Amino acid sequence: MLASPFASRTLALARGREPVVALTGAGVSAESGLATFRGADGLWNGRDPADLATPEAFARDPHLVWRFYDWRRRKARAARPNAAHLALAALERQRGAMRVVTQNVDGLHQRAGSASVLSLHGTLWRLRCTAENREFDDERADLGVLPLRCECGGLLRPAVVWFGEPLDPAVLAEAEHAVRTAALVLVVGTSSMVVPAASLAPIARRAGAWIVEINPDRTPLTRHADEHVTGRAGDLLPRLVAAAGFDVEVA
Ligand code: BJW
Repeated sequence: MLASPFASRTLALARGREPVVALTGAGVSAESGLATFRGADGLWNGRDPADLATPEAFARDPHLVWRFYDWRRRKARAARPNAAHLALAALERQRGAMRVVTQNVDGLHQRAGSASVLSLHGTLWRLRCTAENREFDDERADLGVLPLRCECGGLLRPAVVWFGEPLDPAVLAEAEHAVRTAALVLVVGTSSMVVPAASLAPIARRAGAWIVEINPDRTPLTRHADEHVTGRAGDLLPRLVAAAGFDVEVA
């Protein structure tokens, strides 16, 4: 068996009974074949995906933004939860006292079996009518003619949070409560550049949590974390779960 790359304090907290929070970003789904936002692979048709995730982009060209989200839905539907999603779900099932707070909209944590997911940026699988402000689930594989329209004639949009839009205050308050009361916070696969999500680890740290960042690269959080473990989530999270003494489900 490979030696654990994690500090003994991390393993003791993972083994213990005090609350754990996993704060996740696009990197956790990278090994499922879903592109991250930033970096060399973070391009869609020559565009920066983050430039398409704005209300201004939608107002300018709803057809273009809908093609981006239709593509994302197709990719997410075809993807499978990877070893990182499964390891977090296995940890939650066996240890309890755990929450996943994700910026991802792909639904892969839920499909892996995590029951305690807080989705900060919404989900690909819900739509909102821009005229009536009404939301409903929509898991169709084929959306048909884009941009989508509501029965009322208004434009439909994905129920995700774009730049400049507020997060659901109830979801954000629950996430802040989770990190304030956590003993261990695992920050996995996020560039920690987008607020308010990126403020959650500093909030946790000020409240006394032990912060562990899992990422192949350094981020603005790295120098503030108690431990930075360099590598891929799909390699490292199963090793963390096993080294803490729990069973790991294999992808
Ligand atoms: C791996 C890996 C492997 C790879 N294993 N790791 C100046 C101007 C305008 C706005 C602002 C401004 N300054 C600040 C703002 C606020 C803005 C913001 O933060 N901007 C920054 C860019 C500066 N934030 C907002 O606008 C937020 N709202 C807000 O603040 O509201 C205030 C308000 C209050 C009241 C009224 C009105 C407003 C909203 C932010 C919403 C972000 N939305 C998106 C799209 C969601 C829908 C969708 O998915 O399409 O969320 S943008 C995009 O970024 C997406 C992501 O969730 C988010 C974060 O990205 P993430 O997950 O970190 O991905 P990457 O690609 O950045 O990083 C991946 C990481 O994985 C990398 O580090 C890799 O190394 C790593 N990795 N392989 C482990 N195998």
